[in-house]
Amino acid sequence: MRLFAAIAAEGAVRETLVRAQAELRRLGRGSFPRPEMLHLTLAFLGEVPSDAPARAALETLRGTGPLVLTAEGVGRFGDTWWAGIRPDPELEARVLGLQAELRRRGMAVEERAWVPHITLARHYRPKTGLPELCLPPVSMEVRQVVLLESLRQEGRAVYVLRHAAEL
Ligand code: 2AM
Repeated sequence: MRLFAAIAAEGAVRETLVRAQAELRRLGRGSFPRPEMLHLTLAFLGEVPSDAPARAALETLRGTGPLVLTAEGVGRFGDTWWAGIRPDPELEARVLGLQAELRRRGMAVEERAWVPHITLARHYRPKTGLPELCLPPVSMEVRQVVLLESLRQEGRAVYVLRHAAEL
């Protein structure tokens, strides 16, 4: 199974991201994740034979207290367009801690620096030029971290909840 750990975009953050997606849609074409699929990836694990070690690693975050996540600005990796996440030492410390717990349990977590982002559009082609998008800062309280399985069903990505840990 193909797994990743994530924080789901909720409340005002989700609403703001959906508005940014609508603007992108107006200005170009691409594939736009559905609102309930918008998320911040904390660790991408790739193909693993079992979700048990990842669940155990997620459990180390249980009871550590809620976080604040602030989305702000739009960036891109090639034709993947995303909302940025404001740097936050507490968020970063928890994520690096989770990544260490995952590695300790034998999982190969991406070694490259973690660039926190929430993907808004993939394979995006603007109609003219490069759109300048405004995404004002918007925050949410993060109360849980989830482990998701990424599947493809009829050519579309589908995420299945494998585990959730309350912060
Ligand atoms: P993306 O949104 O930037 O594409 C499920 O596919 C999640 O895991 C997505 O958030 C995706 O990031 C991320 N992901 C997929 N492949 C990855 C990889 N090789 N390294 C890091 N993250 C990856």
